[in-house]
Amino acid sequence: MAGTRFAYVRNFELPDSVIPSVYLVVRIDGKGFHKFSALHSFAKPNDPSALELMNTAARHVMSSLKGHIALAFGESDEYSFLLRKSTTLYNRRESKITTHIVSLFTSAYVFNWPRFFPNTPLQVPPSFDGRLVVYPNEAVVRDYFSWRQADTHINNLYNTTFWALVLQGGLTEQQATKQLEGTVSSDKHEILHSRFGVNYDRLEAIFRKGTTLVWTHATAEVPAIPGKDEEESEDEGTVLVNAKDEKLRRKLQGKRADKQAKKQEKKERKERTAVLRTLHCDIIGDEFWLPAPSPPTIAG
Ligand code: DGT
Ligand code: MG
Ligand code: MG
Ligand code: MG
Ligand code: MG
Repeated sequence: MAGTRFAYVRNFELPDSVIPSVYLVVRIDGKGFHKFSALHSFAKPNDPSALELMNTAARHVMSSLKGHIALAFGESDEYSFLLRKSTTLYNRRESKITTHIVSLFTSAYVFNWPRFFPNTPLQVPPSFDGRLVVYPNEAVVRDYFSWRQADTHINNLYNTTFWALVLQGGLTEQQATKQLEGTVSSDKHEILHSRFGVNYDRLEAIFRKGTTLVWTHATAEVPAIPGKDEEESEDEGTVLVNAKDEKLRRKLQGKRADKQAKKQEKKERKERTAVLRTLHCDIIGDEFWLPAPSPPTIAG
């Protein structure tokens, strides 16, 4: 129908490609999960099944878009996906990328619901919104993920103390809110410790640190800088014109063949051993972002 008189309407569709060589982050967030969590009796302040379901949905997104997404971070009802700066997914079209990720995530969330809540049928169809933000460099990307993890910590410390006061301390929600007004972090640690015998730092890491998903090698202990372009230089070696020393030439050719074989082997090993890791670690400090002992599969 391309040649019909209606085809001009195509011109109303505006391009929305993101510029090349910048990092893209898609953050999805549950719509009205305050209500949704209450409706499905999520445990307070953290429901392990709900969090694992989020992680499973996010892993589905990572696997479906393998090669495009380097890293993801999730907490509560949200997940952030970092796309490689070299990604050509949907020609980098903002709406296509965002809507596809939201759709993949939502359908996986619903699809996997019965596995995590076998005795709680879904009461309403859950939905998620999504936004895409462009970040110019690695430093800002790190700050972005630090911001989300700091948010995880602040919210979790508050919620843990709040629900301890209500569920164990017998306070009403209003009384607990009042009691926590104007308190700083150390006050909350103190309340948890002295009144409820809870050492906050010993609580499950998934609650305190959120969840980080990252592609690494099977052998890599620490994930290397995700999304950082790893240019595999096409080193063709020195071209010997009129080479007098035939012996040297053969030696260099041998080296070149050797190098190429090694490169091929490295590439194949990389494809074979790419592993999606699920971590609950600190991503604010340097350690997480330092290069791993073996090369990352998450680069570029
Ligand atoms: P929104 O995002 O503007 O549509 O509104 P909400 O209600 O989704 O608010 P949001 O995203 O700021 O906060 C997430 C809500 O989800 C918050 O009320 C707590 C709830 N939630 C998330 N994870 C858990 C959980 O593990 N247990 C419980 N009880 N609630 C949770
Ligand atoms: Mg929201
Ligand atoms: Mg929400
Ligand atoms: Mg949220
Ligand atoms: Mg189509």
